[in-house]
Amino acid sequence: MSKPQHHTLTPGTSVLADFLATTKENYLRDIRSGTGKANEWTVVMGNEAGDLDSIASAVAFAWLRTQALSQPTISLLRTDREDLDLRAENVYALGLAGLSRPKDELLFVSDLAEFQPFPSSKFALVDHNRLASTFVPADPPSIVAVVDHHADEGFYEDTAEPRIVVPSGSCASHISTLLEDAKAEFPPELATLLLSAILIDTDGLKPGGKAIDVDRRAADFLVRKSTVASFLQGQGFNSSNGTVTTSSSSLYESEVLQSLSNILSTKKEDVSHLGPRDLLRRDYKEYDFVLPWHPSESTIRAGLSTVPVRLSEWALDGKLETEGEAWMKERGLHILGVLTAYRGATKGKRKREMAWIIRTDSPPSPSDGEFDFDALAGRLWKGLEADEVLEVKEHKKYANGTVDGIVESFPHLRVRVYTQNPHATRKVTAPVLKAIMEAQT
Ligand SMILES: [Mn+2]
Repeated sequence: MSKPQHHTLTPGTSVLADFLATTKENYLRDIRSGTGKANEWTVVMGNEAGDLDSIASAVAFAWLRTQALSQPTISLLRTDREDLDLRAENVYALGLAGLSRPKDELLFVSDLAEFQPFPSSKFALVDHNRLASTFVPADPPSIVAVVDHHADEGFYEDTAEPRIVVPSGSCASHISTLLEDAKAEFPPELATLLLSAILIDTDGLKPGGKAIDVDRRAADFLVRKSTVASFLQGQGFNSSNGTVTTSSSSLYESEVLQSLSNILSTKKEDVSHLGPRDLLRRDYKEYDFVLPWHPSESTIRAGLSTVPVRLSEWALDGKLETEGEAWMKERGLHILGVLTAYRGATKGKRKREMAWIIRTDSPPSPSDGEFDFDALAGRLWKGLEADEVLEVKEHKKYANGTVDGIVESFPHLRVRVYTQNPHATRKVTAPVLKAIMEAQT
């Protein structure tokens, strides 16, 4: 392993970019060779929503496993190549990490669409803890590592090493801890990438926010290894032996981290160029549920879109219903939850709404026509309204949808809109939805 080197941010010369581009090239070559060599690789991926946490965690874990453990590992992004542009903050952070051509340097699911069955069977999961059903290799899949901060679904306890499923503001913090524990050498731009993910996920390490100890420790470890370390030294941080020493509270107060954090969140929140369809799909997760309480034990599909814009700015006059229904048809959904997160006009307080749509014109198999959508809707509304963490309240303006006379306009839709606990993200909502759908009685 080479010594850590000091790099500028000159495009195309980053050690990290070279590592990623080279592994991508080698992996694709091994797939195309048809010699079974692709099966020697571990594919590490984050969750399908494709936020910076998923990307940074997958990239860093690929680095760790390849360099420190000598296991060839490729990071895979679960978005389509062209959809990288839906998240400006990701493109910006990847640029800071020296990736000047991220669409070429990174591997996307759309790059592998032509290879069926899926060309590798060894997986590492970061930022989620259950292999998605869309990955079907020729051999039975084996999950060799899990590092996550979502609710634990309890899989792969015998095969994953490490298997870390522990709450944190950012999964990137767990990966950073692994890098530290392994005493792995890594380029400064990888530290910058992980740090950026932590800043986005924790509101810049804001006290009283989503950051917990593991996030603060990780940020403290990363910042001194990162490309921003030299800026911090210039800001009067104690410096000895060429390293920056900080305390976590001064880290939050540090100008350079605040400005990095502000740039990232501004880019994340600026989605003014996106229409409703892009808003619904840019931060999207999907779930299948078997319904034990329904006589047919049907499987239904639900989607949860997180949208950083309040409904009144993009979803009124039936747009929620029209665009939501179009997306539901495209994805084959029976339920769509649209979870908005935004800052209120006064005092900039964080707020959240949730809009739910149930489509009743496409019964799930195997029930074909016999499906009881009223029972489904009744359970969903009751379950959401009873949840003590979500604290939903009827939306004051469009509790029953964004059009007057919704029943006449959209007779096949059931719609409810709530406001909710501003701190409860999709990480809370998804397990609540699962519990409602999978209730035994
Ligand atoms: Mn995450």
